[in-house]
Amino acid sequence: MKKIDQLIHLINKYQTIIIFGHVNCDGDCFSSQIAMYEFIKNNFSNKEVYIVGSGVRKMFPLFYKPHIINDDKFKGSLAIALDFNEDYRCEDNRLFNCEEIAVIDHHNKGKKTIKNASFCYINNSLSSCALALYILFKQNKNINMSPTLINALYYGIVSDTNRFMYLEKDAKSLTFAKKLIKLGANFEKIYQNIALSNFNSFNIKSYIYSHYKVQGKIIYCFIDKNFIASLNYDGYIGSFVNVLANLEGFDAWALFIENNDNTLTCEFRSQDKPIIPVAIKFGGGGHDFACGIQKIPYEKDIISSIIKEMVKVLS
Ligand SMILES: [Mn+2]
Repeated sequence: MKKIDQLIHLINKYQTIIIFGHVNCDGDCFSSQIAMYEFIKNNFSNKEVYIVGSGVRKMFPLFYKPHIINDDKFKGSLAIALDFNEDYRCEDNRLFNCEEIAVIDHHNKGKKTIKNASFCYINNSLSSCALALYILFKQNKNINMSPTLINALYYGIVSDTNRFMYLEKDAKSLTFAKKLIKLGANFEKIYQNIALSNFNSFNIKSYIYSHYKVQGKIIYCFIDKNFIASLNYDGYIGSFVNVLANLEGFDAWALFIENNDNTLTCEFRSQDKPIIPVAIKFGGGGHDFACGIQKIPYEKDIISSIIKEMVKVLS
């Protein structure tokens, strides 16, 4: 039996189906949830379907909001987990109150992969969960794809490939994106929505652009806690480190974020030489070229000591 027919069989067994996403829901995750919702709504009759989790706020005008549902809905329902496969990545733990679980994902299977899933399609060669869904849907010619479903799949692919920067070896994402455009995906509106920024991140960027410092081939910025307090921003400021990326003549870039408890959070990035030894030396970790320190006491000269170490590691 084809994978899609296994999934259809499973959905047929249930009256209530609840669609889950991961913590810090992103464009691919929420798009996949919408695509799955549309798939069930348009191809099955009389199903109660819900999307749970926080979704992505800027996408609501283009699609719709997730649903808010009571705890008693979960018992006896089918859970569909999208864009994650490890239990701790799930945003809404009521997943484990459901009767059966289906998992569709494109991340590597981890140590904490959800056990006993009744249906599992994990393909880590794919750019996005949306593409995994599209590949599944294409296995059955009778599936009805609504305009919203087509747009959601296109959104997920564009968003997780970072607008086609990260592709599979055979560039499947491009092939399937073309098919979606032919089916009517509103690619201009989707691009516009993906590119949409907000005033807080505009202010954070402009702060970094006007407060950066340079030491040799390193560019960095210290972000003052009073500035952060003035923003009313609940996201992670460290994710703005790449505002300083890809500058000609610079080997590495960093952010130092001042916290309210007299500590610093640090983010380090480098171009060609691993910068991870710096993070490790000061009690942090991460990847070779993208790492950081969650918390370090904010003492006098700590930033200059770290920068000195960066110079040493890069030379
Ligand atoms: Mn994804």
